[in-house]
Amino acid sequence: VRPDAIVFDMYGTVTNLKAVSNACADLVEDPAGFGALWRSKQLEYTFLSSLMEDYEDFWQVTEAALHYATAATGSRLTEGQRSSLMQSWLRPEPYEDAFKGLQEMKDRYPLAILSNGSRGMLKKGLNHAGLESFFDHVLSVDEVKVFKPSPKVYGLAPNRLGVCKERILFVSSNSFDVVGAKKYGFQTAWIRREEVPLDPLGETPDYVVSSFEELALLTA
Ligand code: 2OP
Repeated sequence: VRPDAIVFDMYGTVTNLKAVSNACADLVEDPAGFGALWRSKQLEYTFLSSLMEDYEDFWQVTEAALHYATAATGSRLTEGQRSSLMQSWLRPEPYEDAFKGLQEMKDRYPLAILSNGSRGMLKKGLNHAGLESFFDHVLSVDEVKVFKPSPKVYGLAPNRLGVCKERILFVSSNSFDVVGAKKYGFQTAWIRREEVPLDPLGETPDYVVSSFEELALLTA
């Protein structure tokens, strides 16, 4: 498949959330359960915020989700501990296949990030991960004040890249994200970073890959 540009989701797709789970490991009783609750509430709050048309950026909903997970699990966190959990979102790590795969694709395509992350989170996160040089554009939902899977979010990419939506390949590990992107009109590739089924919602993605190497081969 030869698109005109490739656009990537950020958290869980290009970068992993190890820093977040490592931060939880030191501070709460059941780190895996706490981390899963925190992430699911974070995404739930993005959906609620969009439906209520009451935008709060990804940092704010991540903070609200942390308060919920702390209360729901009866965890006791000092202000300093809470802050270090939040700061871990600013230290994402690239997946091991990211550099090689992105380098190959960068030689052939304009690449962009399109993420729920706030502008500040994305800038700091890409910088920390050493990935910022791969992307010609970094698009945050801050620009449209509504979260994925709103079509307004995906609509940022054709305008900024100057490429029509049918010629964009969108890549995400998050089911709701590839479903929303497909609905909007992108070609989509679901990258299976976790052993999870695809949400049977909307149309299925055009491609399913398990690494950026496979994605680079697919688009060679
Ligand atoms: C992102 O937009 C959904 O967290 C995911 O980066």
